Amino acid sequence: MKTVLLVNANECTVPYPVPPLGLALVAAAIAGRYRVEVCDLLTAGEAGLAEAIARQAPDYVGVSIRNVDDVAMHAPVFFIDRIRDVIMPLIRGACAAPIILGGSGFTLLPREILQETGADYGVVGEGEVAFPMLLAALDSGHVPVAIPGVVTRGQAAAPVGPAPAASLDGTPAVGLGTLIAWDAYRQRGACPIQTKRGCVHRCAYCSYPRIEGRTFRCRAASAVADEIEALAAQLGPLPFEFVDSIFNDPPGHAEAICREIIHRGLRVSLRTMGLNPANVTQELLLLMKEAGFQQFDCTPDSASPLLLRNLGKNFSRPDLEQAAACIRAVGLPCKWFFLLGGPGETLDTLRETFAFIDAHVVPDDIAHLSCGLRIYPGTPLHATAVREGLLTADTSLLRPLFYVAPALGPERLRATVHEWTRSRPNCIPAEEFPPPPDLVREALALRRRENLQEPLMRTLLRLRAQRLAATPATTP
Ligand code: B12
Ligand code: SF4
Repeated sequence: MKTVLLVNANECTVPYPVPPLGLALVAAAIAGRYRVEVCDLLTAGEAGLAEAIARQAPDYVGVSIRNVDDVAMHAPVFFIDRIRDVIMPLIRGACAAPIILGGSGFTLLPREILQETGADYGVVGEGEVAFPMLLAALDSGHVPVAIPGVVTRGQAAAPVGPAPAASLDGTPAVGLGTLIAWDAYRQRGACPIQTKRGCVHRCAYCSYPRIEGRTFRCRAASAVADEIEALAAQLGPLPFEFVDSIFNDPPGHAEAICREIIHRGLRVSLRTMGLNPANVTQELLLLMKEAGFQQFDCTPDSASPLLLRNLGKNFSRPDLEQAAACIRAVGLPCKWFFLLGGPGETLDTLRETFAFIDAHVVPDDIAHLSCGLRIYPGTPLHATAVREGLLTADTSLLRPLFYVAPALGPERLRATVHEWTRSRPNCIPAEEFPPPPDLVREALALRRRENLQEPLMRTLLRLRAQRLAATPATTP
């Protein structure tokens, strides 16, 4: 049996380390046909990778590239340099196996990343079906030219078609429980759970539908609960985090998941990103609370009616206010995410967003404010940026470029946000994230001293408010 070494190249620990769920699913898809070994660079490091190659002499090496950069306009970190300069030479120097890339970051810029890193092949999109097809073609000595989802280095055209969709039946992610060393993920992380793939919406900047598809493909609530139950038994106390692009769409699916968890009496701690304001109801939030949610993220991006339209959001300002009222009524801690600087943003539209936060966001909840929108190829935002002359159609987007409405510009946007957040302790600019280590230390000490059970973000917010109160502030 041939050996496939799968490498998790994601060493990023901000906001916390994330376990390589995609890699686990790919591993499950080829298990039985190949001997599968995993090297997690986050825990094994370069020495561990060298040792794994020497010990296993792999026939193929698959590298999962989750992040290209950290989407931070103020000081972007670009992860591909390390893969090109350190990881690829290490693998090439130690074995002659073909190197195959995959992962969500890779999927966004496949030909550019293959070119930059010098890897041999790549799988664009989901890997459960296309990766085994590619391996089978290589096993039989064929040049894999016409496999949907597969690209070869130097190939000018896109793949012949999208990677075939995986069946979402069963619980293949259970393998994640034994695949990696969990200690590195335990302290601050959360175990990822996917309940569906895809998103039907068309937000102007968003790359998610490109990675997961433009339709919703939902897993059965019972399969999701089976997976949580099995992983909880393996891993012990650890929060579970839903990693769907959007958690509460299509309507009824998130509710069904919560009901199944409640019905089984699973005593687990849950959180999710991607709660879309369009489908927030008190019923959903109460079910989430009962199921074990400790907190969640809500992602309106803006509260200006003009920006909501220009960003292609699927809800209006009144919908957003309605969602905020439900969140306030149910009282689950919520982290709000806003993306400032989109098409048409001006000081007036920024004021509308800040006024929404002042009026509708509970002061104990964080509003996380990012300036500038990372431009991804093929998005409506990309077309806008070209039309407005910020870049040309053939400008490479591998190194991150950010859109900020030209009428405002990046410097004015950042200065305004900095100024306006000084009088609002719960509004945190992205550049203040992660919080300064001394603030975290103080918060942890306070929590121990007073035996606080609230989410850490609430303790941090109180301390930040005290610090800001000691400095003068201005309001818009
Ligand atoms: C959920 C999520 C989060 C959660 C993660 C929670 C958790 N506990 O895991 C949170 C909010 C913490 C988060 C944080 C960040 N995220 Co995020 N996140 C996502 C999201 C929505 C889903 C990721 C996921 O788990 N998918 C489910 C798994 C099953 O899918 P998958 O990994 O893609 O794997 C499949 C394929 O890619 C492929 N595959 C994967 N590996 C391999 C390997 C081989 C060899 C092959 C052949 C195939 C293959 O097959 C798999 C199965 O089909 C994606 C967007 C998206 N919809 O994909 C962004 C995304 C991955 N995140 C992104 C970013 C940038 C970040 C942050 C850097 C943001 C920040 N500054 O904080 C951090 C980094 C965190 C870290 N430590 O790495 C970007 C990466 C793109 C880029 N510009 O680099 C994405 C794509 C979103 C975007 N902006 O477009 N994120
Ligand atoms: S921002 Fe959310 S709702 Fe909009 S397309 Fe992306 S995943 Fe879908």
